Amino acid sequence: LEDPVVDSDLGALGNAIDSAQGNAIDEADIPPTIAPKPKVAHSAEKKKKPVPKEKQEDAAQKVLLPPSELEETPGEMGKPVKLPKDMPDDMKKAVEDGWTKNAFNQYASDLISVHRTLPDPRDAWCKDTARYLTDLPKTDVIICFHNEAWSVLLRTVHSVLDRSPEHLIGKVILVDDYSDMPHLKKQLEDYFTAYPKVQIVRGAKREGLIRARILGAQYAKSPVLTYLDSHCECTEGWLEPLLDRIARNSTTVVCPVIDVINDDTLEYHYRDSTGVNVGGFDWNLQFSWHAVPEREKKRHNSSAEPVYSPTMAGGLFSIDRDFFERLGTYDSGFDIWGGENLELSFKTWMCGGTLEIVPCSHVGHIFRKRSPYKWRSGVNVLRKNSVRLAEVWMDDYAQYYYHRIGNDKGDWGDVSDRKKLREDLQCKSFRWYLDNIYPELFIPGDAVAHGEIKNLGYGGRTCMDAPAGKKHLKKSVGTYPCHRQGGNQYWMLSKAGEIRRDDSCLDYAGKDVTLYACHGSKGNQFWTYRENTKQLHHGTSGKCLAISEAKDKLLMEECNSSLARQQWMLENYDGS
Ligand code: UD2
Ligand code: MN
Repeated sequence: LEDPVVDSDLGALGNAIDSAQGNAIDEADIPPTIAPKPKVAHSAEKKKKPVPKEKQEDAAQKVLLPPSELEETPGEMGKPVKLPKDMPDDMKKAVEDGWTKNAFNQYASDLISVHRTLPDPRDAWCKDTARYLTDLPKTDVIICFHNEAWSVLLRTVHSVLDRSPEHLIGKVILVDDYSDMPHLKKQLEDYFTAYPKVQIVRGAKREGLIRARILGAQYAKSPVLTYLDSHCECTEGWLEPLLDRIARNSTTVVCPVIDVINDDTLEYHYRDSTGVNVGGFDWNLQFSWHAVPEREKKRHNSSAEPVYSPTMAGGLFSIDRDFFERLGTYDSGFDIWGGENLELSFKTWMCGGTLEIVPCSHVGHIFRKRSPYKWRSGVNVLRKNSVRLAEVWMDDYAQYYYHRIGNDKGDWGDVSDRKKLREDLQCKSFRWYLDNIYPELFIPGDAVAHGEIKNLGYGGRTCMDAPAGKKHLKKSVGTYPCHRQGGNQYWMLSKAGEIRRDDSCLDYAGKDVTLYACHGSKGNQFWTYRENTKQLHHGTSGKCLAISEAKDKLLMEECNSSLARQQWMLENYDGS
């Protein structure tokens, strides 16, 4: 999952990060040579009773910086940990190992107290306790993990225990999804015996996060369930605003604002409630972040009030236990990772509930750039989960997802139980959901054309081809032999004259043809398909789209209807 930077909002988070880095510890503040100290086995101390907590925490850390050489305790108040540029070889190796195992800087995390302090990210509006009911329901907090780093997992649990009113936490249920890292075995039980609220549940085999969450729910007794990833940090006052919403209406499912914990420095980044994002998705069934739509802003007096969200990111939310059960918890046919967040979001809305993001509740999460653990070999897990989701919940709209994956649905198993669940609950249609809950989503069926865009020149087998999405914006759009598998060759021509995929639009400003965030004001993103000559004519330049003789790139040239290289076939074209 990407961190919540949205196209329309790049500036906001960008600025927040820039200014936060301005406050970062200066290189010069860090002693130039910090010698790594090999793991100290506290064997003598271990025999003594009771063991001081801080020492127990240290026991799992492999490499320690001598605290005396640091100006202050690293990472306090959410500050970044900056490692020295010239690291001795063994320290460098320890840092690299940490990255390899976790896809974040474990070494930096190990230097930070598992009880570190954080800034209070709440708006003033949130701190008026009269806003929350006094009689809130208890919650069990369920944290599933597969091979999580020791310091990160402990910090997650301690942030829950340290920053939640004691009487509102039933249990903290740690579900070990068959980890093989040695520190997650007996050492974990030993550590948490000092914390009676913490219960450790172990799966008998690798289940994936979805079935691990179902397993955790089976041990829960409190009226509310709260799920967290195993690399989170809860901030002051995170819990009450969530429970308050459920206390008022048990069909409200709530998510905190997910703040970014930097994967390298572990710095805690946050924004005020004007920077809150809501969740959406695209037709590849990938989750995406968006600014709060205007229609939603109009419903509120303060940006700190809970906002409706079409979808949730997935990892961090609270739900009434009975309502979750009524919704059939999760589809246990979902494996390892992915899709379950949309499943729960769709059915929450379609089956009588409400999904909200609560700006007064902030929880940090380490967003990783890759998945550090093993998935299943030989199965496309994410596609299988997504097809199950589409089959059960998306009605005719499932075809748009299938088109994106070249209609190659693979084996998605049996979903008859899940269809029956939907029927028994008498849930609303997906059409209703799109019209009422996510009207911003562009629907391929509303486009003039959707599918491949094929050039007729030089043999007529070349398609417009480019990855889209935030990371790929401003890069030039290429060509590739047509493959009929959707993916990077799937485009839509909108009624407004955009050639787009999701929120990325084909844009020509005089140099290369690139993808750019759709702006909806025609100009450089305005294209017309001339049905009779098959040309794609560009608005502001008056030029036509063509391909090079080597078929390796797009060109913009003076329109000439006799040139085959300027002729295009648009799939599913309906110009009427
Ligand atoms: C996001 C969600 C995540 C989940 C996922 C889609 C947030 C912040 N994170 O991905 O919770 O909804 O989208 O499925 O919203 N885990 C297991 N067993 C596994 C794999 C993972 O227990 O086989 C644990 C893992 O240790 C972690 C949690 O599940 O605590 C989520 O995994 P992730 O952090 O890799 O997912 P993320 O944040 O990229
Ligand atoms: Mn995560």
